[in-house]
Order: sequence, then structure tokens, then C-alpha cells
Amino acid sequence: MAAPVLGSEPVSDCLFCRMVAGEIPADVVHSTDRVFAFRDINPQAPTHVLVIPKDHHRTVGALAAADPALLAEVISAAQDVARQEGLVAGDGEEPGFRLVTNTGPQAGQTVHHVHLHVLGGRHMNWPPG
Ligand code: DGP
Repeated sequence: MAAPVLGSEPVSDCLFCRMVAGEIPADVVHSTDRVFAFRDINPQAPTHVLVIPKDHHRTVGALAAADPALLAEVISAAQDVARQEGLVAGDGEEPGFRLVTNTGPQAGQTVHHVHLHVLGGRHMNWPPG
């Protein structure tokens, strides 16, 4: 049977589904019933955490269409991670962070289970490469 495109069932050959299932180790920084966050294996900044829904959805657009409340939970978890990592600015303070979600090959999406990159701890340039 073909793998689901918009469905939420775990996908056996999905790296991130396997990390959620505990089959592949992850440096977990945040976990709830529906959301999971772990450090990126190839960090691009002092803080580089990936925040994902535990359910499998391929892209942010697919998740928004299938379960907008879950997308809100993922964004809220990213904010919690940023706070936990000391990246949320207080009044007049310096820190900040960037949320990135790559969609499709031209944008550099390599893992087809939607994820938010939480990047911080260094000055960010714009536009991104
Ligand atoms: P993207 O290129 O936007 O699809 O991001 C995928 C990210 O996943 C990339 O920054 C590297 C990360 N990644 C790939 N394999 C692993 C892994 O086995 N463990 C962890 N922690 N991260 C991984």
C-alpha cells in the first residue's frame, strides 16, 4: 500500500517517525503528547533544534490543511524551546531566534516529515542563502 501523503500514521521509512518511536536515538529537549523537539545532528548555530509533530505530515502546508491546531502546538513548542535555550529577548535585551521550515527540494527540504528549525545563539544574516 502506498505511504500516506496527508495522513498522520507513522511512516516506517521516515527518519523522524522512527525517532519519535524511539527506534533511532535523539537528543530530546522537549516532548508533549503531540510534539517532539530534538537537537539537529548538523547544527548551523549554537542552538539548532528541530520541532516536529509526532504525527507524520510531509510539509507545513499539509499540516496546516490537515490539523491547524497541531501546527499551532508546534509553533508554541518552538517558542518554549527558544525560551528554554535563553533565546527569548527580555526588555532591551539582545537575543532572538529564527524559525525556518524548508518546503520542497529547491528550498532544501531533505526530511519529508514537517519540522521547524529553531536557530539562535549567533547573529543571523538576511537574506538566507
Ligand atoms: P531539512 O534540510 O530542512 O529537511 O532539515 C533536515 C534536518 O534534519 C537537517 O538540518 C539535518 C537533520 N537531520 C538529518 N538526519 C538527522 C538525524 O539522524 N538526527 C538528527 N538529530 N538530525 C538529523
